[in-house]
Amino acid sequence: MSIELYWGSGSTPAWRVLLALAVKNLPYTSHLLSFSAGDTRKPEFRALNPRGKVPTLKDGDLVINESLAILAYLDSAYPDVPLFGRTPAETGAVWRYVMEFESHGNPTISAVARPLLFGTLAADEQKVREGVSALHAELDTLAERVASGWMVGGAISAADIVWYCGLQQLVRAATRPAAEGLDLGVWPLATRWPAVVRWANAIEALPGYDATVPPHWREGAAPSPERTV
Ligand SMILES: N[C@@H](CCC(=O)N[C@@H](CS)C(=O)NCC(=O)O)C(=O)O
Repeated sequence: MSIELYWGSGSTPAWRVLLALAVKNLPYTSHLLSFSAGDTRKPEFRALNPRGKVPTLKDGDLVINESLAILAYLDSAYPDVPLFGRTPAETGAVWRYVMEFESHGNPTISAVARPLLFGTLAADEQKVREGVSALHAELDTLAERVASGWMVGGAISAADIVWYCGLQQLVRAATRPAAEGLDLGVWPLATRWPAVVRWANAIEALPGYDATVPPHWREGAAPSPERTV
């Protein structure tokens, strides 16, 4: 089979797939779409994904949309370096943490990060301030889960990948100049959550990691968690 990935720079769902491909050491053809050029609205891409969202993965004639569906597909098709656990108990734990991110981590991070990233802070500042304690609670929980390394079973899994990409969105927002007066208490992460930084370091040390970093984040990019230690 030959894998093709349609993705966009800065899309955390797309970053999940890029990391999964790196962890599994799978070669693929990259199609980097430009949001600003409207690539996700073009008919040729809509033919693959009618919702016009990245990531989209092709494997031969098979087309898969939705990042979590893509991770599950890759794990089934290419089981080497499993991402959803090695035992039924691990599989349950990985899915639990993945879905906790979708249901709790992501909305909590987004409530604080999106107004900073998308320039709506003036309208949403009160909501951002109200979201800080919930955000700290999510980071506390993450820190507990990575205190001794990977989240599940002593190996990287989809749970680590999903939480890491979400954390990166938060780091990027928290290091924006506009965040300075907000007292988010998030940056530098190592002050309160050193275990999270150690865990992020381990992901960033993976072979192939560098190629997954969103291209437009590289230059003038927000500091990575690794640079705090
Ligand atoms: N639930 C989807 C979310 C995909 C998504 O929202 N992608 C955004 C980028 S983060 C996108 O492609 N937006 C393009 C657009 O709306 O034009 C997944 O996990 O794959």
